Amino acid sequence: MSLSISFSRLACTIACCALLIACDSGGSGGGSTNRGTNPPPPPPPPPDSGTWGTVSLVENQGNDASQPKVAVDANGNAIAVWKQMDGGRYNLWANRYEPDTGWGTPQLLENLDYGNVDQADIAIDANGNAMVAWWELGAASKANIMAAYYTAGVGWGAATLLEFDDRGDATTPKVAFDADGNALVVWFQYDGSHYYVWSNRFTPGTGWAGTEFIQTYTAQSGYYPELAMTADGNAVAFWQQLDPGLTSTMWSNRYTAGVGWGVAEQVSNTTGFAYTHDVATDAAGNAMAVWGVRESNLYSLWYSRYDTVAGWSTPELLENQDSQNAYVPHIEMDAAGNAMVVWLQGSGSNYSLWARRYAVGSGWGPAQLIENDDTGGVLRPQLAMDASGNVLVVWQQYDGSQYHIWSNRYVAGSGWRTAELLETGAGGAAAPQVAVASNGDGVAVWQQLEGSTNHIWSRRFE
Ligand SMILES: [Ca+2]
Ligand SMILES: [Ca+2]
Ligand SMILES: [Ca+2]
Repeated sequence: MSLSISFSRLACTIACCALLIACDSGGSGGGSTNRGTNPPPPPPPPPDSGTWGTVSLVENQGNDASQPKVAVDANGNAIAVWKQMDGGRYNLWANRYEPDTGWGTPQLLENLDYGNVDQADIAIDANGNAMVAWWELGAASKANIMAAYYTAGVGWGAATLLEFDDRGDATTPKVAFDADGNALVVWFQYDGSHYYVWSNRFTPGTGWAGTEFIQTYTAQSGYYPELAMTADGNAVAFWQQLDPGLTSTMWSNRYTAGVGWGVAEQVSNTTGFAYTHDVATDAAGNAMAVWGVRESNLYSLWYSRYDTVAGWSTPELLENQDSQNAYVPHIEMDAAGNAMVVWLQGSGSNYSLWARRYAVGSGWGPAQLIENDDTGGVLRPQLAMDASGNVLVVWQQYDGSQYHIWSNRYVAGSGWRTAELLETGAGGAAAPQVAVASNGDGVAVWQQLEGSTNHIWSRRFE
């Protein structure tokens, strides 16, 4: 992965230089007839020929399966995880996809049966090893954070507890890898009076380092940390923090490779109620955070950019439509620092899907509507970005009688395609997720009703 990113950055640098040279030459020759000496224009970007393959089942077991997550490695192998009802509780299952053979046989990842599993997250490293983290009810009737490690070519290891504090529930883990296969997991956990943000770190060959409190300040409760990590092991966590007066703000802590977590700092500075958020990072460790704020009953979106030298920027509005609410931003960033944000924005009686791109050097482009169907509203958009800055977005959208899964694609240098229906199943579809490899090969997964039972489906993009 690091190799392909390096090549991609090199290619980008070369392309950018070529463009600058061409522009400079064109500019200096603008009032001259001496155009014969100008170098030829740079070649156009290669045509984007990527398409979605056929729809395929990830599992066809007897009981209800839902909440799929998916990750793809550099060779196009994918791993999907989901929760599946069995014996009165949800257990965690996984399946692996190989481009030559398709999906394998589903495998149970844990044998605890105290209660349900929920909210799994998955990441794959550059060598195809995977880490899944989830929460699951334990013997003390509190939700524990657990993880399982997939060794490429070997298989899944045993489910492992990441924390041993049973004063309260620990939920909503997020996991990320660096290029050396080191993983970070972050989550939030109740101690009897507050929720706090915690982390644990996995090193190949060594295992888990132990829990670490990363919220720094204890007067407020922290919730829903998001996590992004660079190939060389620097990471940023970004979460919501609520004080006793119910003022909600956004906070961040950074993990520096070889040093560890720093001191948490407040990122948002607005007076409204901050909520729903995401964060992404480039290869150098510059980050972009996005979040929603409710002020005077209007929901708006804000962003702040973290520069490795200057720190977090003063927050600014991400969108300026003030007649309708904007919700749930998600962001991804490529190694060079270009970013894409997608979000839901009210349009009449329902919600439409918008996107805005941040380009290194020129900043934010215009907000763009990326679907044109107003029959029903959009829900749960997700996006993934490859090493060249191309983006796949998936979402669920109501057609007047049920939800379907849709997709759109942003091609670097070309723009957005047209929204495309990903399935035409008879039953309602929901909870789409998408992942792409550095070369742009991707996999989308979702759950779809057949009778009264949801099954997990997928479609590959290449
Ligand atoms: Ca179980
Ligand atoms: Ca626990
Ligand atoms: Ca619409």
